Amino acid sequence: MKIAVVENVLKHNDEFAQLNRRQLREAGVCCVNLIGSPGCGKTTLLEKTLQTLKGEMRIGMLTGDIATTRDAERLAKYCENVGQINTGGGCHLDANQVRNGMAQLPLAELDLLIIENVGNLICPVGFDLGHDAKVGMFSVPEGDDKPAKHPRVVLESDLLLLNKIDLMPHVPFSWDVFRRDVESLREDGKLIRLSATAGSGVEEWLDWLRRSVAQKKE
Ligand SMILES: Nc1nc2c(ncn2[C@@H]2O[C@H](COP(=O)(O)OP(=O)(O)O)[C@@H](O)[C@H]2O)c(=O)[nH]1
Ligand SMILES: [Mg+2]
Repeated sequence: MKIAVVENVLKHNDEFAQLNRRQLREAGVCCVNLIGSPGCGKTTLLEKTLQTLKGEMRIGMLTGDIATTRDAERLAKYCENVGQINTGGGCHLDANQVRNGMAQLPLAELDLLIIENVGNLICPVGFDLGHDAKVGMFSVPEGDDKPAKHPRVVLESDLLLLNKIDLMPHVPFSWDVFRRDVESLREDGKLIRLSATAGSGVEEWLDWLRRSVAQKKE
């Protein structure tokens, strides 16, 4: 009985995700779903992203949190089209919440929509939001064992990010262990090492975004 309930929830979610996907396709908007633990640096990276890309393309942001509008306030300094989704305790965003968030944005005027999911490496992975790409983000202080402990985010992400590489000299972290565990799960995975605060690797992330937006327009 419990299993049936879960299946129904996901089926319902997938129907909304398909509606979102169709709407985004019609508007020509590339949509990226950014997933990572609380504090891994998602909002910091998005602040940097907006600072560089806002002159090149039209960007919208949806940020998911259990409470507060703090991330939306941070991003609104660099972007007019920002929406905050409060889940009120929910540990992930679902497609219907994103649908409501999208309704607040001028989709036809955007090239790129980035969704900062609720900080969590587990629950958000299972929910299709209608996005074109899922990006899984880790950070150095979380430890080098996280890909092995969270295989689903590794297996299902179109791109993996390792943030806070500036902290490598200061915390125990083996890049070899991290990379080996990622590669043992998938050989084809694309992985970018970066520091959202110091800037290294950020240009590679921006290029990946530029290519994703260009592909959507083809
Ligand atoms: N040292 C270092 N700190 C970072 C980096 N990126 C983010 N932070 C810090 O990590 C903390 C959490 O960042 P935030 O962007 O709010 O994380 P979020 O919860 O994933 O959105 C803040 O204090 C950031 O300044 C980085 O590349 N290096
Ligand atoms: Mg954040």
